[in-house]
Amino acid sequence: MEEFVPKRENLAQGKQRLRSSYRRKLPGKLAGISEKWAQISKEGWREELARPIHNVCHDLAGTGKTFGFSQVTKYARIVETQLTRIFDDDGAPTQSHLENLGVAIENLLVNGPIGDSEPDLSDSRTGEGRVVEEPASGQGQTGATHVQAARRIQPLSFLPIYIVEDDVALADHIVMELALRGYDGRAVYDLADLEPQIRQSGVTPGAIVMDVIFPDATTGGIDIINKFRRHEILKYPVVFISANGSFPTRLNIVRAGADAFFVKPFDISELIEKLESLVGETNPDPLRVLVVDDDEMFTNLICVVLEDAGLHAMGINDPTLTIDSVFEFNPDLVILDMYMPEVNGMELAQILRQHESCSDMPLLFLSAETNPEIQAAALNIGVDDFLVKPIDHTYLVSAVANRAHRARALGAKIYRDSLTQLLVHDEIKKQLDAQLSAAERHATELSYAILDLDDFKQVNDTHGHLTGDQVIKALVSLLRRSFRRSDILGRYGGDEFVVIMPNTRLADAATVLDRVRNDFSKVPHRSEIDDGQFFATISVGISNFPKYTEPEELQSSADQALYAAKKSGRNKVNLA
Ligand code: GH3
Ligand code: MG
Repeated sequence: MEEFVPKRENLAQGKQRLRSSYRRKLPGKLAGISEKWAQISKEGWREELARPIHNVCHDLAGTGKTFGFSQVTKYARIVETQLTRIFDDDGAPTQSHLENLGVAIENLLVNGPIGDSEPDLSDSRTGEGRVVEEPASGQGQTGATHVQAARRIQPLSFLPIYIVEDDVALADHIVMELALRGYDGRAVYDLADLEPQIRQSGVTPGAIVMDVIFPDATTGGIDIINKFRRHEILKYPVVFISANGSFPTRLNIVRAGADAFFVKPFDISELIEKLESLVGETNPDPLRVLVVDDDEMFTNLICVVLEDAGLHAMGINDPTLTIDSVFEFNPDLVILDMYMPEVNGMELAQILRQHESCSDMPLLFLSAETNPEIQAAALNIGVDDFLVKPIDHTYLVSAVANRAHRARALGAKIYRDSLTQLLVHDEIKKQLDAQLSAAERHATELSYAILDLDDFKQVNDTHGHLTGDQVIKALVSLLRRSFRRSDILGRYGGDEFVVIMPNTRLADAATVLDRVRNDFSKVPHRSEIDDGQFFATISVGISNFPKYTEPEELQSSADQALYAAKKSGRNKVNLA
């Protein structure tokens, strides 16, 4: 094993050996993907064929760049993302999903084996590579183990969160609250134990919550983080906690590159909310972009480029389907081609603007048209910008992402509730109408749930309105983690919430909501009145399309089911 230690002298040799070994194994892995994909293309979609492709791509995405195959990482990640989305959506993939997937797999197979010209395991571009060189290598760890650790790329939320705090009760309390929310919190009471524990775990932490003052070191917490930074081994968020909120402490914390700071005593649920925003899925709700272009290859390419940048793209080649697609996909931005058969981009833009729900939607033209007069005419009918083909991919991503992001932020102010950031009553109604007509068109089921906090008035009366707000936030945080990306969450007002679940059978909706009900009943809340711990519950009514076909029927039947759940003792899920 000793020869694996990447000593400075033989580092280059070691890299070369690893790279050669990777290169030898790569064709076999790609062949496996190609074989499974050929079978899917021939016999149709089967999840048991797609899962192995997903797993191999996940592995390749995490390793390729480290071993000098950036293209493997790039394209394997696209395939992985697209498959994850298909699995998340739970149904059979659409034709356009499969086409996009085909393009991505082909890119992986064709471009993957072309290695980078200057492979460098310690290249600063490869976060993984840096792990290989972390100073711990001199302390009995072999380089091989480090490579192993680097390969294990996981969703951040499954990674351990270390609570480094000599106040045992506080550390344990935070760990318990994290555990209740599904996180792997680990208490470290002694500063000296942190590094060995991280090394022993073999995985990069998801985050560190760091106390500042320790018994024999008044700035111990800050010092160790600064040391980690000097050694460049800090790749995860750090949240400081301290009883000392003085200006010098704050300044030192800022200089240590803290992601957040809480002065004791603080509200633990606020700390956890902050951690969730730092370590949770990087993008639980990606920006959605609809691409309308009659050129199928080009549409696929644009979608792949956008997906690669972390956006969620859907392409259609028949412009007459644009309005339906907008209602179903609910994009943050639409990209239109200028010249298409049947209806041209200018006409389409005007049709979109006629619909109330699309009147503020950012529209971009992406066209080979270079005539400034025609471009100006497009801007005059309310198109936001005119991008010219061929377009630089980085520029396209920036132009699209920035506009989509701003449009969503503005929408959030208008259409979302300020306490929970969930859709408000009117918006939920619009969404229900759109999703119901989509379910009718595709002959799929749709479930609709109304959730209501039990005896919430009493919670407010006993523990205060602010505590009540915290209970609402805790419920919303759980809801966000419990539903699929395609499900739509809203706050109907007060203590009442709704979930629209497209493509979901009543029995499946009931299973999920019963789990949510059960999980929520175990979340502890803290009373602002006496600092005591208490629990709250919800009741749920669920109705379903096609049993009920009109939005009003779905609403009133779910309402009645909820009422019956309340009557029969609360903390229940009841079906209409
Ligand atoms: P039930 O189990 O029958 O639902 O009883 P309940 O007490 O929850 O029902 P009720 O509809 O009588 O009370 C709802 C309470 O929710 C009353 C209102 O003060 C409280 N509430 C509504 N919105 C908010 C909010 O944003 N924050 C807080 N803290 N309380 C709210
Ligand atoms: Mg209530």
